[in-house]
Amino acid sequence: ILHPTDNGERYQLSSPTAMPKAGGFLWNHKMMIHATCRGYATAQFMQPEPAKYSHAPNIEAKTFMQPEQAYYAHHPGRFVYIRDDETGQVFSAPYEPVRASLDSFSFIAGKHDMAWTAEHLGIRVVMTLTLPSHDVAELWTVTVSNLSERARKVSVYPYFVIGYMSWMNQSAEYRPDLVGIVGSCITPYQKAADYWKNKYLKDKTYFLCETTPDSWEANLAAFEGEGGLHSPSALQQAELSNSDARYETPAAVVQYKISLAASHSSSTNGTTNGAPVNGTGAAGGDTTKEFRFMFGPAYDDAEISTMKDKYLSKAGFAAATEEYAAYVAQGRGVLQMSTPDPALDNFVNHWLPRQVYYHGDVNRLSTDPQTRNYLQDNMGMTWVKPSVARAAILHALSQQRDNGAMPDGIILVEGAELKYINTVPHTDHCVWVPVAVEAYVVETGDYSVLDEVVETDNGDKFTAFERVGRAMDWLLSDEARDERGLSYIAQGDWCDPMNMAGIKGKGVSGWLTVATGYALRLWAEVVEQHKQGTAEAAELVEHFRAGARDVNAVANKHLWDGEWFARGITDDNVTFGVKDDPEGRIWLNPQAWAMLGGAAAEDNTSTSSSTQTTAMTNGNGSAASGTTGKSTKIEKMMHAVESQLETPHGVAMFGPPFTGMREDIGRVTQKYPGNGENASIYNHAAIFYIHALYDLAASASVTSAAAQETADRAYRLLRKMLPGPTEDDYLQRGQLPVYTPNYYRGAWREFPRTAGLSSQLFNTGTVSWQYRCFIEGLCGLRGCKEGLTFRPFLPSEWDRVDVVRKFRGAEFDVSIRRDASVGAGNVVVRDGEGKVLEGGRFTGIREGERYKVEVLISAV
Ligand code: CEZ
Repeated sequence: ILHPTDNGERYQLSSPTAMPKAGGFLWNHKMMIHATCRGYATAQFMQPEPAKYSHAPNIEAKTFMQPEQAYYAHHPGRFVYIRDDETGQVFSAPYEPVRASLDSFSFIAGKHDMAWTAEHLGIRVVMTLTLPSHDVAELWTVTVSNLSERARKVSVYPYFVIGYMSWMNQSAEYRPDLVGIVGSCITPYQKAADYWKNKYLKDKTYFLCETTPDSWEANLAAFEGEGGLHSPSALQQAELSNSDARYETPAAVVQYKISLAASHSSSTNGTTNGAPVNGTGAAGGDTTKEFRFMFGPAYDDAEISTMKDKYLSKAGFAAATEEYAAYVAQGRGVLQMSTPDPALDNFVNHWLPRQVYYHGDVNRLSTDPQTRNYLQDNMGMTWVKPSVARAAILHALSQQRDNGAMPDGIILVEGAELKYINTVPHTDHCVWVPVAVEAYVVETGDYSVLDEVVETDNGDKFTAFERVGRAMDWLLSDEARDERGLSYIAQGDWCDPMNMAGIKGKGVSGWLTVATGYALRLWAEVVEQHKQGTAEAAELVEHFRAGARDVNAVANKHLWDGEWFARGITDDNVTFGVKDDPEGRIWLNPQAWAMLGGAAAEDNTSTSSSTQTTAMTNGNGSAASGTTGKSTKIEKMMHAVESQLETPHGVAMFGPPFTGMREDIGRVTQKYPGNGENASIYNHAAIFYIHALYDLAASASVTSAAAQETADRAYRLLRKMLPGPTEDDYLQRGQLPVYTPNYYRGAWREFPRTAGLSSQLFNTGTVSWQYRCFIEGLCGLRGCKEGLTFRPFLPSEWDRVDVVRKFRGAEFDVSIRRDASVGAGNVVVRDGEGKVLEGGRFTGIREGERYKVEVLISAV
């Protein structure tokens, strides 16, 4: 039912019912459309706040995109009804709203297009969608073909949802001058001041036809009649009634009455891959008719005409398609891998960087993204369009507060304000600054970003370097930490709905405490590299490392529960996420970040400062220094995670799920068990842990056997983040392997029927880390100031991987092989001439060059 096509460029699903919510998405810098296999669609565009032009039939709440979105007959969608004019039989493509049982169906998600094919009554309908690269509009091609061996007369009725536009003013009519239906409205408001804000909104929705239709319906009720969308009354008449909508719910429906010549053979004509099918029938005449439509928002008629002239023709569509394909191709990323797992390769080579690019390109269609989302989404751009990552880092820093704290959201356009979740105080935003900066400088070598002078609105000027330091000092300050040295949680940390642990101003976050350790560790590493050898560097590095030692010691003193780290301590001094908790007993984030930050490396007996820092380099395998032997705490934590949180669909964010409100923790406990942050396989949390495992495997503190075991653990979880490759798994997840969702349902023990189900929500901080885990973790191709390092971590069952890695303008052909001659844990790196590279690092990289590198690792 599901397979890749076009060399992995597209994915094809051949059932409309097996995975009813499965779909894909397209975007450009101004808009996004998410469409399902059955024809429902949710489109948004920026003006500059997100807005819609295809609406639900009643007033919709404005929220972030919802997981597991429910669909219903009147949900916005794009459909084509077909009527056999000789028998009166009707079906609709792609499947909704009629839901006739089709003879053949396919939905194809492409990187820059989507296509649906439905065959029934001897007629094939192919609908394809692409977008312009710089305008807001949907470009639709619909082809209708006769598959039968006799001539046919059919009516073709595209039905595009305009929906309930406004309670103040809405209408729609057919416009012969524009050849299409135009809906008009006034965006509702009540405050006079909003008039000025709304004045130039695009309050028109147009549906334009390249070919003049025979009849139309602009009024939803007139179309539906008593039959409803499953069997619209209007389809029982020879022609549509040419209605209009006068403060009635608009719709865009048109009719084409066409004759199709008999096909030569009912089985061989055309293709089902979404490409237009053109053909001439046995007795001459066309077996196929092709139509083009445009659907989108506009300010006025003039704009509609301009859009029509620009795009609505065969040549216009062809040019736009090519341009849009090139636009999406800019998100190709830096890694092409060939492993023993082709389904995984397909995802990593084609789809993962695309999703990273989407995040960095449109910032989740928000004008005030949460600071942590903005920084992580743009961290991902480091591997896709590094100039965007650089600009975003500086932009975020330009909104730093006087005291060094980072705000809850980053304003992206003038006049935007912090809204929704960004009005709830969270305490973790500073952590993400060095996380993004470190990833960026290590990949690009561009430490000059740190010398940029960044001015805030209140006029103070600091270099980016100083600003990151100030953010770190804020994390260490009394404002951020209590008398014990633990980090306050206020009304949330990374976990938005953990909103009541610190509502009285006292509760602390266990995760944020250990995450502070990681932020300081990373920043110390960057400082050391940037200011190499200077006295200033030594002093600063020691300052931040001392801070890390301090928070790690505090975490060990107050949060270590014997087998793992606690999630936090409430306002009333109750430690939670501990072994005595029947629900929410063990949380993933504190474990992952305690590993990353070093808190976990302290041994059991020690609660004072540790000397962990040398063991934390994510180095090149030949690092000689560092402690040896395993950390008991890490082993215990990994064991606890494995036994309590691992499921067939990945690792849960915590367990067991909450079944009722804990007023001293907050709204996370009220979510449905296994959904969202309440103990789902929340992929963002899972990827932190996977990243921590790769980081641990690369650290000098573990033995080679432990490193391999850790890498196997990382890979096992990383692979589960992708649906498939078995059909059962696809069906259970209900999602195509073309993106990573923000969660899969958890509560595997409690609710096995729904466990694993995808949220279908492709907005997630997961992807930048996930891409990074493939590049730097699995393939082990990580930058350093001077060049590229090689420390792959293949799963035990693999003995080879070939990689093409783009790096600093050059291209590396890397062949990674297990080799019996290589000692356990060693890595031998040879250049194109077979010369062994000193320290396993490739330096002196020249832009535009192509290098060959051979990496030999030990056999298992
Ligand atoms: O939003 C995400 C946030 O965008 O939740 C993450 C957080 O780190 C991200 O910054 C973890 O809480 O308010 C809610 O309950 C929602 O569940 C959001 O927290 C959540 C949604 O997944 C957004 O799509």
